[in-house]
Amino acid sequence: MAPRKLAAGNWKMNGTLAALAEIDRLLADQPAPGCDVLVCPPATLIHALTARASGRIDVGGQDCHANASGAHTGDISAAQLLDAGASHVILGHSERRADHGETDAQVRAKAEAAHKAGLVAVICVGETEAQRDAGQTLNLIASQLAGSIPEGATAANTVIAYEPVWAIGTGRTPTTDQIAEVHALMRDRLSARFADGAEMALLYGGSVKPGNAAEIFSIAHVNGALVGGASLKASDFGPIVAAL
Ligand code: G2H
Repeated sequence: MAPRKLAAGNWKMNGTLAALAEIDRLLADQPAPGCDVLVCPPATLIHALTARASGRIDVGGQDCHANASGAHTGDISAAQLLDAGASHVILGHSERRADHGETDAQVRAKAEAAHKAGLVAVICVGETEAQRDAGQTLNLIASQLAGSIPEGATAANTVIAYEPVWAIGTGRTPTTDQIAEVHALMRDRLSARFADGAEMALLYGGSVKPGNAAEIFSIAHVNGALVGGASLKASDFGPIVAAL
């Protein structure tokens, strides 16, 4: 079976209740999308967005704790995300790896917790500009995949997002050859390790916009996108969904 196509929006630390009007616009503009659509707002909006989306788009968190409950002030568990209406959670985004020092082992533990709670883990990997310049990209991605994805991963409970750090929020995107090279490596590694690794959805993320989405989606083993800035407005995210 071919991987499912997924257009995912990562709102990051943007948006209050007023921003949910964009979901109304998105649903009106895209009444029958040809792919799965996921929006990951700040945790404060998950419950309201779930109600607003009325099952037409999936809703996700942007992080979860590796533990199910306990004394972890400010954190949120996978079960709490599920309870609020989420079906997915982004894990190991480069901003979490940079801002909170998250390691592959921690991302893997969080993914295990997400799977245990019944969430789909959207696990992010990606190289910095210095790592790319040093020729380390493929080894680094292989190492992040090996370290961040738990043994229990399947095509049903795991999505992988390749997000080169130097392309995030910068307006710079890799060449199609650069994306293709990394996605081919990811497909190889996942197929070798997991029984249904050939069916895991592989997303590209980093300055995806309406103007470059179609070209990116035409690259082999790119099954969708994880979109940051351009997911905040229906007028940008809608055309990206339509291009997939
Ligand atoms: C990468 C992406 C979303 P942007 O972080 O995960 O953000 O599309 O703004 O580069």
